[in-house]
Amino acid sequence: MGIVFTRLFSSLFGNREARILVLGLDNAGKTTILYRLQMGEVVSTIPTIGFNVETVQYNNIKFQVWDLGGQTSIRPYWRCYFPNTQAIIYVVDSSDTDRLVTAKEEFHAILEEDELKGAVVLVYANKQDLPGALDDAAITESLELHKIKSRQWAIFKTSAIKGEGLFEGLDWLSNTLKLLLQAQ
Ligand SMILES: Nc1nc2c(ncn2[C@@H]2O[C@H](COP(=O)(O)OP(=O)(O)OP(=O)(O)O)[C@@H](O)[C@H]2O)c(=O)[nH]1
Ligand SMILES: [Mg+2]
Repeated sequence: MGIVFTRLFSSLFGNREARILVLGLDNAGKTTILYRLQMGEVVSTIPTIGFNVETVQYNNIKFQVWDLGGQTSIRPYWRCYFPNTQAIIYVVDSSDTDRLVTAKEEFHAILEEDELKGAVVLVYANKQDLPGALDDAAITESLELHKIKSRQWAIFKTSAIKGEGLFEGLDWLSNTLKLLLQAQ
């Protein structure tokens, strides 16, 4: 009775929870994005060793957002966080054209992971405010997003510093997850 009632209550009042991983190369802007979403502010960051986790309530979904350090030496630890993840936010520094190939390789390695098979993917083409930043079409091409099969994905141009594009992406994510969570 408890579980049924809780589910009914949740669906009536729209309280849903989702676990999100924020991944991407070091310096992409992941931590800046996490705190922009959570507090609406630009915080000063240092490279993340380990993780930050915060709850972001948006569109009747309680997002538990895990921001993992992206340095080469700590990327192997990402997989410790994979189980029970509903969505990945993959952050790219759109002005760091030298490392787009690495960003693509890490991205497709993530998509290969069994534990992330069911996760939807939101890509943030971040740092759009910087000169020389590639737009969403160019990042789509560089990351070979069109190769993604049997999973929902979307890309948004963002500037974490200016606060642009982040909530548009979260809108897509919350609508996509609502449908998925309903189906479960
Ligand atoms: N111009 C500009 N700078 C940004 C943007 N987002 C983040 N930054 C800057 O990029 C640098 C790195 O940001 P972080 O958020 O620490 O990067 P990270 O992805 O968490 O890096 P790791 O923790 O090492 O994986 C900081 O100096 C941020 O202020 C953006 O949209 N535009
Ligand atoms: Mg960080």
